[in-house]
Amino acid sequence: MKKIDISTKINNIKLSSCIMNASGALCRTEKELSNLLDSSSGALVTKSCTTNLRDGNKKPRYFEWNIGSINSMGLPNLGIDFYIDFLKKKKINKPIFLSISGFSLKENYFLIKKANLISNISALEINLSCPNIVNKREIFGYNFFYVSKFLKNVFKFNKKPLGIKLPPYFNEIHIKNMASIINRYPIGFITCVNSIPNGLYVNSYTESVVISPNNGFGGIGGKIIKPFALSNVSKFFSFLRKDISIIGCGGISSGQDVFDYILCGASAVQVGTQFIKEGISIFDRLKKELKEFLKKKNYFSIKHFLGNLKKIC
Ligand code: RRO
Repeated sequence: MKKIDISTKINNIKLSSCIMNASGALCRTEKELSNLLDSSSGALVTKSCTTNLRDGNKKPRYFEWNIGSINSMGLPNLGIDFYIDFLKKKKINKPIFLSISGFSLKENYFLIKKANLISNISALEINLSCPNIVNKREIFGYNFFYVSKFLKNVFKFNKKPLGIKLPPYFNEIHIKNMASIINRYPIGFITCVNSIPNGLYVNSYTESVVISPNNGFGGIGGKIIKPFALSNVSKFFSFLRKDISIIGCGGISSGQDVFDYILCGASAVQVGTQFIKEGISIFDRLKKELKEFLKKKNYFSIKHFLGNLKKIC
């Protein structure tokens, strides 16, 4: 029987499977990172890191219901040195994406310079879309001036494959403009999308919000956001240079979801909410389901349908 190949490439980095974790989902502590190394995920993405350790926002700060999740974690992480030390001491068996989320341009440059010195890091995913820093900072991905300035400077010193994680956009012109900024630089990939910011989930019985920070408002993830994430992937795919890979993220819980993302132009996908719900065995399940779906459709490689979404004329 012909082998079904779900390997992929992100900016010339080879992944044995196109399915990985989303930053933030069970990738913060030593135990969680070790589990990911031991799993069948195609790559490991770390929790976004800052210069110093952060405890994050007050709990409860994560809640999920049948079709979605809401979070206001507040960037809890163990600080960049923890992630670097972890990666230095471990035997690395898959590509490592270090997620970085500095509070300023200056802090992002500092963290990127540090990460450039570490050979075990395959690529940097710069998080320009954290929605949950209460009263402190804007979502950088919505400030086109910030993104232009960041990209203009970062490639003066950065030597690693570098991508940016973007917030969801809801106007085509925003995606067009962001793509034209990105197209000017030697960026390796984009990840879209981060959670949809400023959502609110209400418990009708207790007549209350469900998370504590920011009066209950937070980033929405899970199944409910998939159509918005797919539209961002599809539109970026049509506007970006073809050598820039897209990693799709948002609402993946089945092999068929992975298929839909690739059809819209993603070269790989990240799983967040469903990974938190289901645990590390999700990577085996999604791989199996994707392969079964491809077999039914008579596809033997993701290359054969990547970006081939049909229009109705
Ligand atoms: O830690 C968080 O609150 C958080 C981050 Br950094 C992010 O990028 N996206 C998100 O939904 N939560």
